[in-house]
Amino acid sequence: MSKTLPSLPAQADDMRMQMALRQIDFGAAASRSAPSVPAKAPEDTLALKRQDWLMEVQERQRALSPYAAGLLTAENLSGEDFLHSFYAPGRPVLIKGAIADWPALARWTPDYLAETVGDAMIEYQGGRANAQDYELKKEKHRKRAPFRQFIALARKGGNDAYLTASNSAANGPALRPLEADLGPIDAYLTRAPGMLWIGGEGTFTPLHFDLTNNLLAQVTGSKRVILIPPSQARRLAHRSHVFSDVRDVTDEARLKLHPQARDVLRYEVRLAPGDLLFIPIGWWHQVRSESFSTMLTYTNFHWPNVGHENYPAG
Ligand SMILES: O=C(O)CCC(=O)C(=O)O
Repeated sequence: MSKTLPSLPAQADDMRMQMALRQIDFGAAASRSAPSVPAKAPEDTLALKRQDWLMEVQERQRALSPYAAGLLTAENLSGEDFLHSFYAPGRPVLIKGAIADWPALARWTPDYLAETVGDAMIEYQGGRANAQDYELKKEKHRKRAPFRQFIALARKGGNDAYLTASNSAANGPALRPLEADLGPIDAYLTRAPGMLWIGGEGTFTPLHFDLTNNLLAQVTGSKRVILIPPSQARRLAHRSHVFSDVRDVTDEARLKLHPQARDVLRYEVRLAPGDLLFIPIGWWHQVRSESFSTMLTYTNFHWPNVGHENYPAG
């Protein structure tokens, strides 16, 4: 079941309603937790079933109103409206054209990026084409290359090479010349730097959720994002850390293995240059690039963002 995007008035007067997850080590957390999964007491299992039941009932109730159940699109959304209508309730929103005036939007072609950063060595995620678990086993997929060579790989398209947020700690100095092309997002964020994602057409980030609230800022190209509310978790074979064994809810072969995910409630968003997408903590998402793409992700909101600190990783 896929939902459409009603739009939110520019000034939503009728709706008055910190930085982390830079480098959460999914691989280490998963392998630490692998050896023993303690058996659940029957009362725990019943409590979990009751929690799932409540989430489903609440989701059916939200479906009574397209406003409550739809994924909203906004323009010129003030910090206050963002906080009251989206950040605090944990509700996603697509904010159209919010960074359309950044110089990067006109400049960041593959040629410009290669000329500006040159042959500085960078880290990226490689060897992904024949692997399924590149996000879970990030360490195994860390590769290094001169940036110009990485851009040549990305231009070819496909899922093999992707510069992701998990490479950003290693790439700070090399990518610094690009920072002058970015602007601030003062309404929602402090001035801490974002994490850059660069890849070709066809990069794919499998279904997972983040342990922080997350703001995606699309600069070059477009991405298809599928968002699934936390209420659907029991359909998503959540076994390894923050990942779903379903991986891709649009892949028939995966759905055959996980038929319970077939009718999951989901929203589809096309992220275009200049757009921001707010993904609240716990919302499942998978992302596919439709073209050569550059994007930044931010977690440095003006408001607390520390859910990762006590996540029961297992
Ligand atoms: O753009 C992508 O490929 C993935 C982004 C993402 O999943 C995230 O920032 O959590």
